[in-house]
Amino acid sequence: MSLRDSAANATDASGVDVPIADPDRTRAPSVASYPGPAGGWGALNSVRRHVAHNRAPLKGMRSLLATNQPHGFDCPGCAWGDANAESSFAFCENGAKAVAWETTAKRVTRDFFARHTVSELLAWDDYRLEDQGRLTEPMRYDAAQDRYVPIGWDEAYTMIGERLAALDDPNRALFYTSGRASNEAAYLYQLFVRLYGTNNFPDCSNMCHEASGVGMQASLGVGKGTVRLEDFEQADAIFVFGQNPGTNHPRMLGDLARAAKRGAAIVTFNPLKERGLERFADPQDKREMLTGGSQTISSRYFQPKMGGDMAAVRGIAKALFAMEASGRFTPDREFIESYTQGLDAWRANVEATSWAALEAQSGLSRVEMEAAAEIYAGAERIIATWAMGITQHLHAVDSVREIVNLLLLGGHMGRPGAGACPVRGHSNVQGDRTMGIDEKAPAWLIDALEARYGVPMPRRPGHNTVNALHALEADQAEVFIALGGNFTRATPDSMRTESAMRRARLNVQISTKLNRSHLVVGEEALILPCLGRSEIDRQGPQKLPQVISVEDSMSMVHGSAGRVEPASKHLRSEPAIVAEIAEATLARVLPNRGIDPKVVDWQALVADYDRIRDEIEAVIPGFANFNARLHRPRGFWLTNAASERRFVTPTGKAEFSAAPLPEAVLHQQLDVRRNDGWLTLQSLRSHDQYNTTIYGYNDRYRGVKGQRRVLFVNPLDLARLGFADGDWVDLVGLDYQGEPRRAPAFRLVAYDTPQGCCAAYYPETNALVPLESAGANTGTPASKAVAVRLQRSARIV
Ligand SMILES: Nc1nc2c(c(=O)[nH]1)N[C@H]1C(S)=C(S)[C@@H](COP(=O)(O)OP(=O)(O)OC[C@H]3O[C@@H](n4cnc5c(=O)[nH]c(N)nc54)[C@H](O)[C@@H]3O)O[C@H]1N2
Ligand SMILES: Nc1nc2c(c(=O)[nH]1)N[C@H]1C(S)=C(S)[C@@H](COP(=O)(O)OP(=O)(O)OC[C@H]3O[C@@H](n4cnc5c(=O)[nH]c(N)nc54)[C@H](O)[C@@H]3O)O[C@H]1N2
Ligand SMILES: [Mo]
Repeated sequence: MSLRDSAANATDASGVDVPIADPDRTRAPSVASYPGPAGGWGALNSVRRHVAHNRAPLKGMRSLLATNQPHGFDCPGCAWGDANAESSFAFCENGAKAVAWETTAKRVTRDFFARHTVSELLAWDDYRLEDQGRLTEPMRYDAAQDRYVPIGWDEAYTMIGERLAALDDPNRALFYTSGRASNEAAYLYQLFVRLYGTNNFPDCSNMCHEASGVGMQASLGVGKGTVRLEDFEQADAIFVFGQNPGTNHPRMLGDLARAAKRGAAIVTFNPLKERGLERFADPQDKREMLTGGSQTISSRYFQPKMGGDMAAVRGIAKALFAMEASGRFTPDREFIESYTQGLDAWRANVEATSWAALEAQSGLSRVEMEAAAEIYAGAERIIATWAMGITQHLHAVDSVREIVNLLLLGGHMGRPGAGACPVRGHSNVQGDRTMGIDEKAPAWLIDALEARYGVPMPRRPGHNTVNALHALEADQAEVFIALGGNFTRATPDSMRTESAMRRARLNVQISTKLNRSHLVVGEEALILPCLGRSEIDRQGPQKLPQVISVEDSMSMVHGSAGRVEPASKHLRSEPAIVAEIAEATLARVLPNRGIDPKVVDWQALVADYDRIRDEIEAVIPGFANFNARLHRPRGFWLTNAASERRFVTPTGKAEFSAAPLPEAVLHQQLDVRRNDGWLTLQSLRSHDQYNTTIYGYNDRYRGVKGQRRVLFVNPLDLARLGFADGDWVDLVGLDYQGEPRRAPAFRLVAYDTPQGCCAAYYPETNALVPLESAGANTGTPASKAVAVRLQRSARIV
């Protein structure tokens, strides 16, 4: 029996008759609304199944969960903060799935690659590729055989060094980062790449929270959230925009549930009724688990149309200004006077926008916006949180700034229980930016690096994710290196992206698991397998276990140490791989520029990560006494000027943004073409995936089992377009070079979402997202505003 067969037949420990994997992709899903709350026994059963499926050793799982260790283990699942002093790994279903996925007993060996050509593997889906298990040794693509063959580490480093040194311009190389990389790996990576001579740092952040950083920077002078976990204990109202914490930040539900329990209002804006935002049973709460009880999360649940949040927030503001006139709301005049600027211009814009325009764009009624305003007016301390439902739009920066405007109006900034909280994605995506993974290369950073290393660094901005693809398409880039992630699958416009990636002459992937980015290759490619965060990372002559550090959404920096033995003795750590690539490359390029390649002693840094942290301390603000402070329980908080009411904008004040509403967001543009079948699609995550990593084919809270190719559509749209629940359709997108973009075979599911809006999972829908459809000032693909039309599927009748 092949690995694949045994995977598909994995027995279901909970006794529920649903396979984790369904190899038959044409099978109809079972769809039924999920009766339970989020969390609860459903979550515990699911963990058991996934641990069994991966044959993940329970001993390893247990030791990762163990508390009272000198350094906690930072869950690679998400970037939500943790109040627990010893371990940042409070029980969380999807955190446990992430760990089971990494500590799996399955392995991809050289024999696997000998058995399968790359062309053959290209026909496998994302689930099947990663389900083969952990990568075990470095491999090189042999184009003649169309297979990956083993290569020694030193040979691989030499090859990279030679190819990079041969480029006539360092800007012809691209250096991608996914947000799992530790601060230590990220710091070394950006240092190496800048010494090499470019700021080409396409980053998962470009597809994710870029708009939060850009918008908050402009409004508040800091690009990060201003609240800490403790603030959730004090807020009177929490406004949650465009996120699905039940799946993507399950530990956040604990904080929301506690807030709801003590009477705080949770006000949700989401086109889908997400179970986690409705009801939650905390698996850590013995009473709830035994009695079958659960906590209602949202006190109000508003369902705007996709892209309608800026209008919704403006509507709330309009209602508040009206309430002010009648004495039922008072802006925080003292705060506004002393700390902000631009209120009048914003207010004039808000008042000039008609209710009709706000209703049309938001998809909410005036009454609903007024109801939200009432809650706002009655709350002394307000937090606003948001994620991809806000940031993956063309006008995302303006939406973020409108949310910040709303907070500023009541002075909900820089005091306990109040502030802005963009809820980050990858567990260290925020830290990677702090470490300098930034294609826009802020001047202070370049100055600091030059001062520390005495070498001129590039100042010209580099390519972000979308521009990296344009550069490949235009043959302006030829070497691609990825520190983690699955670039080819995570990026938009899949067909185009794949042909762009094939133009890369060398494609290097530093990875833990096999994915499509390893397969869509041109001439030369390398797979460099690395340790995961759960594994013990031993370095130096004495092979001492190392600690890495990460930063969560609340700007807490803390240490994380792996606990399980590496999946293979050939694995190297990310910092070690980066250091070796740096050495092999810089030895070949720096002497030609008259620079001593020993300007950085890479080996010494990797032998003891404390030394990397000393470098970070010397260059990056906020890291004084880094090593000493890291070893404290929970680590330390990077100060945030805005949270102390210091606004480091050019005017020294928090800036109200007076941006006009977009004239018409996508759902309005498509409305006129609705009878031709056009709808606005959002591409989102199922409960059984971590970005492009597919754990299984179920989406429990949305009631879907056994299939990912589903399209959630309003029943009235189905009727109007002549389809029925259960029909199969192809999704047809906008044209590229005269041909429509396509994603075939989706099963229609009638669902509670506003008319004109529909939803399906990413990355299956990425083929429909045009590369050109990228946010203003962010370049973030508009993954939540994709024009599609439905065509009866030829494949299934
Ligand atoms: N288990 C798990 N955890 C994860 C991830 C994962 O894939 N799996 N991914 C990680 C990463 S990198 C990230 S960035 C985060 C993502 O976390 P989320 O942002 O929660 O991820 P999505 O699944 O994209 O969900 C988008 C949510 O926004 C809503 N939405 C879509 N469009 C709009 C809109 O226009 N307005 C409003 N108000 N709502 C809208 C959708 O209905 C959905 O509930 O999660 C992180 N954590
Ligand atoms: N249509 C659409 N597209 C999207 C989104 C969307 O909502 N809709 N969301 C976007 C967002 S928010 C993000 S963040 C991106 C995600 O983009 P990425 O971060 O590039 O993608 P992931 O799926 O998280 O990467 C998974 C791979 O990472 C590798 N990996 C896992 N752990 C480690 C590790 O510890 N070290 C190393 N070196 N490698 C590791 C494994 O090989 C695995 O196959 O996708 C974006 N794309
Ligand atoms: Mo993300």
